[in-house]
Amino acid sequence: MKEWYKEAVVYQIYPKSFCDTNGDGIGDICGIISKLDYLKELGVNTIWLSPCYVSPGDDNGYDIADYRKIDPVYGSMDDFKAMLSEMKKRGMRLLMDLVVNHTSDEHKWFEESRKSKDNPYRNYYIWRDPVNGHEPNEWQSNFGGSAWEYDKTTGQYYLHLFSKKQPDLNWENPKVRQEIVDMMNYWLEMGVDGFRCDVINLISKDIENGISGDGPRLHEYIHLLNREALAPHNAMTVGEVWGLSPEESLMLTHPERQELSMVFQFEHMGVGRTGGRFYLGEFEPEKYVSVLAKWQEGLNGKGWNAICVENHDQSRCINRIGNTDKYRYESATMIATLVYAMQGTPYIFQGQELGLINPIFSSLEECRDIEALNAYPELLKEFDEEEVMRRFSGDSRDCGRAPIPWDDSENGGFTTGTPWLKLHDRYKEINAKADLLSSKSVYKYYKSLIRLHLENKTMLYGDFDLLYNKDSLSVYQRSGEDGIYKVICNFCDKPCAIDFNVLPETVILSNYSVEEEISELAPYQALIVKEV
Ligand code: ISL
Ligand code: CA
Repeated sequence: MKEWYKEAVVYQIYPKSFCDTNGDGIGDICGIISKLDYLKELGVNTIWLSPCYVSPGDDNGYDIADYRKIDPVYGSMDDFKAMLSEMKKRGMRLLMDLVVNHTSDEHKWFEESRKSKDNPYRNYYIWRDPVNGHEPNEWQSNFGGSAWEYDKTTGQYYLHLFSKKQPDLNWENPKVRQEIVDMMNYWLEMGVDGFRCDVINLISKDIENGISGDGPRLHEYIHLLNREALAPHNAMTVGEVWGLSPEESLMLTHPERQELSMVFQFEHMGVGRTGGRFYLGEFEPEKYVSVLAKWQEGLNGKGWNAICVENHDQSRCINRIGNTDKYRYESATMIATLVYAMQGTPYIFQGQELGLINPIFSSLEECRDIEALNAYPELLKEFDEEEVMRRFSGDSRDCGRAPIPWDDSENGGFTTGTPWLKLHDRYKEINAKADLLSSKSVYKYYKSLIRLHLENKTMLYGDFDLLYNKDSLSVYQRSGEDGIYKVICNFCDKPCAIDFNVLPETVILSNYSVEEEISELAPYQALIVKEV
């Protein structure tokens, strides 16, 4: 069935790092407004805005203290409304970040909840008695340490699957569910078009039976949000879920179930990790492509994929998958071709369209992310300082969060003040202005790719078939209403032979100019070829 979300091309803005207009070193809403023409020109039609609600910022806004207010550091509600109307003027839609597994401990619900056991808000959160003077169970927080924090006022522990400043909401409480529904309607009625739903599969738990996520009432809760808020507004949703199979993801997204529009899967982003975060090994292109292919095949005709390369929790793809020196343009555009010529709704993380690279962190003082800060003492038990910083420079969440360099001026023109987090080290050379002036512009390539995606029915809706995937070469086919296309990618910095010839007149898009018949791909070459 046709749905608007299937023809969305989404651009993720991480507001803190996008564009600062008042010199406090932090991106803001006026900064976003100032770049809407840049985004319109790129061709994206939907913006996902990471949290900009009132927050003490323990997890950069994923710890919300007031769901209905804009944090003054980003601007006022008037600024927000102006941004929304400027987006609408340009035919763009807006997705807000919905962070409802937890709030900030500075949310008024939690401030009330912790006061006493009989406070009306007590049951908004998850409180348990100590067991033999200890935590109720062994659960660990995603950011390290116990997931339980003792609160001496009432002598109980509260649950926090993330930082201790992010207490988990108790979805078993119908009042909590109603508050969330009302809050979603508040934004939808203001004109927001949908939500990216943070760790949405964690909202249902069964603590007594050791279940910390994907709990027994998950589908019931999400269906409720759909019925009471999303469906009446024809809103789009993308769920952030970790570790699901395509079959499980269909349970959340099959249209008949009326839950979510689509989910992000992160399986391909884990390819090459030898352990959890900070344990990167050799990247394996064959595995990467086969994971993506599994999701293409698993959802085709039944569900709908969100296709993405990076986000604010990941490092830059060209550092991991591509080549940041000699073939930065080629590898950035090859990865884009591989992923965005597949079936699904594309999500582009800010800066990806410029082929941005990771910063190099040389001391802990340069790092900001709570996950890295918490992991630091643990990693030091295993590695020396230099090795820990090398791991942070390759795999910390700060990598993708580095501010965007807009030009080659001081701090890349991101701010006139001191940026809250350092920019990548080569911003004098790699920035938006330089990219747009270059004959090898990543932005312009993305623009062509997005246009092709939106204008070609095969690209939008066609079937996917993996034809070849070995070592560094992958070939897949899209077939549909507008013909048959082959997408051919070389993941390697050396030429790679193919056992068929490509005629220049059949090439729809490539990151190299193709002037004569070829039987070999150049380093990191990508081709979209029309079958004749
Ligand atoms: O990146 C991770 C840690 O290595 C993931 O576990 C990440 O925390 C997980 O994907 C959940 O992410 C989302 O919720 C978090 C927030 O910190 C992330 O920024 C957000 O994307 C808690 O709200
Ligand atoms: Ca600012």
